[in-house]
Amino acid sequence: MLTIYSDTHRLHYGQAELMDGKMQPCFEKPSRADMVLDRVKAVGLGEVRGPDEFGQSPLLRVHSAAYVEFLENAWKEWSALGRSHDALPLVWPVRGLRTDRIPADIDGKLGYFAMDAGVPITAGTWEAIRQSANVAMTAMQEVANGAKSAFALCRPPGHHAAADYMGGYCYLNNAAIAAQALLDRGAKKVAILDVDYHHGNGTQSIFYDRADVMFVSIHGDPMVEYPHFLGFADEYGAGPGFGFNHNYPLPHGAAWPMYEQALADGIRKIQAYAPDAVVVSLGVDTFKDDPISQFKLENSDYLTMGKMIAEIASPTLFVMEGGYAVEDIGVNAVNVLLGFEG
Ligand code: Q9C
Ligand code: ZN
Repeated sequence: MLTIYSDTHRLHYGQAELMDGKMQPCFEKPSRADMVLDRVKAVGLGEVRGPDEFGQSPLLRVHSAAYVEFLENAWKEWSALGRSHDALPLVWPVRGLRTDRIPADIDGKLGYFAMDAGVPITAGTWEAIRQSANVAMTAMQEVANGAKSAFALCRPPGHHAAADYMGGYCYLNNAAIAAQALLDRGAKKVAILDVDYHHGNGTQSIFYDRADVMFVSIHGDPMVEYPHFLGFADEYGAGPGFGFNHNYPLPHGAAWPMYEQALADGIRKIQAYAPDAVVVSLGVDTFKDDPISQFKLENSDYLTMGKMIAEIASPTLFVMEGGYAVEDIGVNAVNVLLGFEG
């Protein structure tokens, strides 16, 4: 399987995130991608190639122009105030507040375009997120051109990013951008299978009212887990998209037997949909030792996961999302790919 990877991810390295009431080192750090790349090479998964440049047009197919412009200029506007530490939001337009105007100052914009404080913007963030999307697009192109599969080793991840907000370590929604690009290249139906531990709220919201993208997600129950405000089982889609969204919230402590049932059911839904291509939002924060998650998957479960995904028998693009047990992230992510290849 071809892997697409860019070193540019290193330009995004947030200093700290607010967690359990204190500023802590960011869990979403460059060594995550290094571990995955090392494992890709160690097992000889296949060729590793850099991304092509796709410009802003594929981003604007899923994100608003105002949001993309905000991402591009946020660091400039922040640093112009003499600030040298990471830009972080700290006020949000919740119930009853005005969202019909975009604030003019950077502190207001950060809150307007964010769902949480897990999204530091640094001097290199724009370049890193742009390239992460290019990585997804390049791997997408491979699948569009007839490859059975490809692996986009994206960093930063993307599935919490919606049309016009960032959150949960995510800025541009790489998987959504790639799925839309597959449609734009002739696919009639694309299924997105999100196996990251956290609900892919951004991806769900982007395609919620559409029938040409089915979204299936297995994740920690939002009643007790981030992102808290989306990802419940009764979210089936809206309007023409009704019936094309399927969430499988699972309780803390869920191990493979429970996970496998949800995955098998989700895969049946995707098979019945008969997509022209599948995009897998590949998070491996479902691992038992993940420092911020509560599922109990073992290294070998990821091989089985890949094997089950292969049974969909559709061209498949794997897009890297979360996973914070840095010692195991490479083994687990690549096990899915090896299991898929059989
Ligand atoms: N107590 C991804 O995996 N913070 N993002 C959770 C838990 C945010 C995860 C706090 C986690 C975001 C791509
Ligand atoms: Zn996650």
